[in-house]
Amino acid sequence: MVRILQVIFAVVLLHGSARGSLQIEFDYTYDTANFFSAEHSDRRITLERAAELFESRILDDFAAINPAGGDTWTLSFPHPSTGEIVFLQDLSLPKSTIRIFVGARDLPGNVLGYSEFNYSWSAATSGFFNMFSARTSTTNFDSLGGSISFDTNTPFYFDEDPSTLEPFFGQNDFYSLAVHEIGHLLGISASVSAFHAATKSGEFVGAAASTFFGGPVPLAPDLTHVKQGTVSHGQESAMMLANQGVRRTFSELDFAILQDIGYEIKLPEPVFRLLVPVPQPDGKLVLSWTGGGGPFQIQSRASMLAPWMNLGTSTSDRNSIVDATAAHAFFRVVDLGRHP
Ligand SMILES: [Ca+2]
Ligand SMILES: [Ca+2]
Ligand SMILES: [Ca+2]
Ligand SMILES: [Zn+2]
Repeated sequence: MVRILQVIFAVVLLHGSARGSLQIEFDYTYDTANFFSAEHSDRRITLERAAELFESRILDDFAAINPAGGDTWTLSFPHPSTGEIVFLQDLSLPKSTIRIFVGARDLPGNVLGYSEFNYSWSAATSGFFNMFSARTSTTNFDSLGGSISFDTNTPFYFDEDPSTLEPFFGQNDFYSLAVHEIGHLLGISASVSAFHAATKSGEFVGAAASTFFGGPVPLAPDLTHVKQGTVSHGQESAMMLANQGVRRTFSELDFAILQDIGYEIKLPEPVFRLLVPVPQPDGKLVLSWTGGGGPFQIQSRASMLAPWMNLGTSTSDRNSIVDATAAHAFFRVVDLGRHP
């Protein structure tokens, strides 16, 4: 046990660009097949890009994990390069840190990636007991990490800049796969009680996801993936099973699922859309729009240079009738909620 801990502390790799408080750290200690070795920096960078997506949207502050005396825990996971179970006792984690051990092996069949974790703990102090109980309850899951194995004989496309999409015919998108596997480690899995507690009759019924989707979210039969073909507000879920040859980033529905299992999720920046009013015979103006998640706030201004002012209160409708006056020469709608 002591020997393993020494190895861990020697090879921890931090990455630099902190966005929120969350830090997803990748640990290459178990990359014994050298999938992420120095000459493959594009692979590590693509993995970091996937982590940054979550770091930029998850606002939770997790307490540091400092085992001592009778406050003890064990993280176990399949060795990412061999599949043999690794037990790490009393790993220390800094505040707001999730540690993911990565590597690659020949995964069976058409499996592209595999993630897993198991936590066991026992507490001597009430502080440690309360902290671990809160992090793994039926209403909240704050990941501590685990391992991800990637398949060694799948042709992957490594995109160091996922903000641009290039064609990658005949390859699988490593960024999409990394996002998917990190999504599992963050708790989108039937084995996580907060996720399982929000699953009923094969559907995910968490409030944020159901509101955004417009009803319960259908799951695949394994109750760990979103059902194949699930699209919400024009975005495919990244948490569907098959991911062949396409880019699927974490969708707003996927973020809503994380919110439902207890993460604090930063909403996307507001979207402003100019509206073209349709005059009515009675002198009123009809405003209407499509898309977005809502709620919506209509704003107006008297001239190009005037400040935008709220017009009435926010609405979940996608249309509104307003008076035609000089104070309302220009109209726009702001999506205040979740929107793709
Ligand atoms: Ca394989
Ligand atoms: Ca790109
Ligand atoms: Ca939380
Ligand atoms: Zn999966």
